[in-house]
Amino acid sequence: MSTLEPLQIGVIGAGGMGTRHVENLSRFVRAAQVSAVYDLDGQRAAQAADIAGGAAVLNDPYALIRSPQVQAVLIASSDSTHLEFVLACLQEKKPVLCEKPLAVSAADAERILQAEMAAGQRLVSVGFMRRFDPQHVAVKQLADSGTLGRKIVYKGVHRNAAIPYSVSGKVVLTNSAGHDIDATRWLLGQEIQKVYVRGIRSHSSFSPETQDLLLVQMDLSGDCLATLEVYLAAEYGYEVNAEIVAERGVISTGQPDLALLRAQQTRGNSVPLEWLARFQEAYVAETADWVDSLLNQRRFSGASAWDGFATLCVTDACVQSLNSGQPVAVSLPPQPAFYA
Ligand code: ISE
Repeated sequence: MSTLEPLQIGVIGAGGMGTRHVENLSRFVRAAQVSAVYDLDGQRAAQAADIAGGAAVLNDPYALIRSPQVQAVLIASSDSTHLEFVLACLQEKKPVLCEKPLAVSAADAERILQAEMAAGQRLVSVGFMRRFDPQHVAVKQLADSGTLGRKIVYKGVHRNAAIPYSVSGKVVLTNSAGHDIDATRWLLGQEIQKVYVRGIRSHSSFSPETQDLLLVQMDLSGDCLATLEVYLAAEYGYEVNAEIVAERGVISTGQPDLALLRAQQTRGNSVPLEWLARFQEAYVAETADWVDSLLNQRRFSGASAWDGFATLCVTDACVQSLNSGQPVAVSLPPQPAFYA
């Protein structure tokens, strides 16, 4: 791809996340231009296309993927649509940044691995944006510096303010906890081998089948342990914390806020309401890195299709553990050389 012209990007899905990507690409990533937008809701697509300064609004996602005006595709549609759209991009040999989860099961994600290997090129990237969050990056740098010795324990906290719908444990695991599973693998540099998951309904007003608060315990390949709290109805705001306990110290993400707020008899830091605000810097860095990697023919610094697949292998084991009440071993095949 030429480094002189901006990379022409087609965006599939113009909900909150897709629209934010369109805004970020248009405002902050000079080397990119959003050339086409698709959404099931044509009006939403048109609004996003406006933000991009008049991108084409297409009413067929596969036409967008095939379009000669689209050199790379960003998928931000609902989770269950990711598989087919990514496969269509691979068929066209077009690079694709797919929002997490890569698919809704490891078996589906494996189809993507097979198709990508058959295409003979690394074309698929996955939007685990915490890998670009300055705080998470700082934690990883310190943990990997070696000064604190071996990593022993990872503790993740992931709280959303409110559930948008009556949520099942499986959806929490696939749609939300995937971030924490990826962060555990990435920050520790180890694979998750065994999981034990318990879930409850946090508010008695929620429908009986809701499981919006999950506690996950994990054993990792390098003798590390991990625990995750994934809580979707925390009410007070949106918060993600990562902590690594090492032999000679403990490293945690600090407060993301720059200002100390004093108001209403309280002194402290404000908490955002949702992820688009909390991770804005990370989303910009992620898309900028993706575009730069394509224009300069280098590897994307974020998650690959293999990472998306490995996360779903853990997710599948978590769903099994939640349903059975038993610890479950993760079945992860050996990593093909293609993904080394
Ligand atoms: C959402 O899709 C995200 O990606 C957020 O980061 C996560 O916190 C939220 O639970 C998901 O629904």
